[in-house]
Amino acid sequence: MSDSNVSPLVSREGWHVMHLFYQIDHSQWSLLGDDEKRAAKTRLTELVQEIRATKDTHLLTFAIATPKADIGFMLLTPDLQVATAYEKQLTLSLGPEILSPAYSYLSMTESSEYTTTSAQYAAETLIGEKGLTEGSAEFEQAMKEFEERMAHYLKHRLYPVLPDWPAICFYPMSKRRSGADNWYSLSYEARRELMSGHARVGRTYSGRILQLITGSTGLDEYEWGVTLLAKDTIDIKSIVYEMRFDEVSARYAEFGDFYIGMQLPLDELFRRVCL
Ligand code: 76R
Repeated sequence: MSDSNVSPLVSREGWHVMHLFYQIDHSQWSLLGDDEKRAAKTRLTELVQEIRATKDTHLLTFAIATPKADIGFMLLTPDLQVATAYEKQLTLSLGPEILSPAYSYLSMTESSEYTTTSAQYAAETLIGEKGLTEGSAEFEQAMKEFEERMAHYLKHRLYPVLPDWPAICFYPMSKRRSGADNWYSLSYEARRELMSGHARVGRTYSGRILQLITGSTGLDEYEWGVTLLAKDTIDIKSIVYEMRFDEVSARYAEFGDFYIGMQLPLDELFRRVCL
């Protein structure tokens, strides 16, 4: 990124995330000659390479199922100035008026306030459920494993590296704030208890669903962006269905539109969207 006079807008925690969905204007595209088309695709390809070569920056490219949109990008990068510059360049990369934004979403990676702490794990799981004695060899071993697992997990939430699993699902969601169903008027303890039920359901999808929850309160219309990666679309359908029965979703969740994409390398993506 070249405008180095601008001060970076890097957060003290986490990365900025943009979900960018575009429709292709085939009438504009058809006006281009073969050389112009080739040059346009080369421009986008080089831009994608430049973005991916940027430090701590990731870009997923995918085709969107159904005419809701054609092409999707998910951009993760620390500096919002850089994210915005790349977003503008992506929009223009194939030439003016070829890509028109169909939907976009701004959020940030975040750690969760409900993540189990070491003290909770020790008291509730090891002592409370498993009946271990504090300080015993077994207890110490279990704590060490927990702390290693959590360190890895927390790093992934804030600084994720997403796998190239083929199916990607995105939707924004909020927690309800109406009448008796106001998530934000519940006590922390009540929310934590509810979230532990949510996480229990979620963990049964380990290895099949990779979820990335990014926070967007004050940044975009909903409160979170939900990104799910899967190898099989049925796992997306199943987890979202099963979550609907969990109280956190059944009672408190409100959803925006759902987008389903397929991660593809750029040359395949161009073919898929008939460019
Ligand atoms: O600390 C952790 O991250 C693990 C526990 C956990 C939290 C705190 C967790 C686990 N989630 C958490 C937070 Mn989740 N999640 C969703 C959706 O469609 C729906 O009904 C809801 C959309 C899915 C499918 C999902 C999947 N989760 C959150 C939050 C923030 C809440 C807040 O702060 O109030 C939201 C909005 C949210 C929504 N969740 C998991 C999953 C899965 C698969 C897991 C298990 C992850 C794993 O252990 O690998």
